[in-house]
Amino acid sequence: MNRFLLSLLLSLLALTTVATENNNANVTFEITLADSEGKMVNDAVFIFEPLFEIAVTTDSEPPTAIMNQIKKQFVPHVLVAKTGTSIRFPNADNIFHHVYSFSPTKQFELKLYKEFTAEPLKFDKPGIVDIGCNIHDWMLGYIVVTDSPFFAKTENEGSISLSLPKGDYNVRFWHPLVKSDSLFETKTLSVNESSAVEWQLSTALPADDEFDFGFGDY
Ligand SMILES: [Cu+2]
Repeated sequence: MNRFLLSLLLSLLALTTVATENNNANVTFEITLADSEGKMVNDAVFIFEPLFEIAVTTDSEPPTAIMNQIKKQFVPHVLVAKTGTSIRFPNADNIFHHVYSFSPTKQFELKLYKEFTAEPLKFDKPGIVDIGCNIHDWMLGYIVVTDSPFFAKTENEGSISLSLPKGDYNVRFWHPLVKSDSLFETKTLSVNESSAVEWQLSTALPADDEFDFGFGDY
């Protein structure tokens, strides 16, 4: 029986081997994440850091990513990007947003009108960047910057699917509502065949609508 524990936060419910055969070197690793009450958890970030040498792909820049502002919310709420990614901050609203970060990983400030497109910002240090809006206090967004090319964020009912070379990994976990002593919860894991796992947090997360406020226009 395989055991997987991310400190006390995650415990493995079941590990099922999927019978799909893969002809290329990579295997498929699927994760479904629930909280302690069985509610599916979206916006959880999993980073798989290989503990082996990986073939270096071309040094071309990662594609530009987008952190939009729609109806006075950051969209997506959580964005994961490889170190070196340029991120654009458009503004889909007809109002003014004043986006900032005080995080040491990347500090910036952008005054954004719908008509004005700021130059993309390059995120060249790994870490977590908390972003906010000076005008709308409830607007919270997170950018997770990682050196590893193997990462995903749970969406669509708490699920993700990664294509991974076989081998051992440090698996790092992060979620905006799961408090932790360290930046990431980390555990070592061997990936040897295509697998689907169900992992569960040891805590219950608040419902989405607890941080999805319907404020008036201002
Ligand atoms: Cu705003």
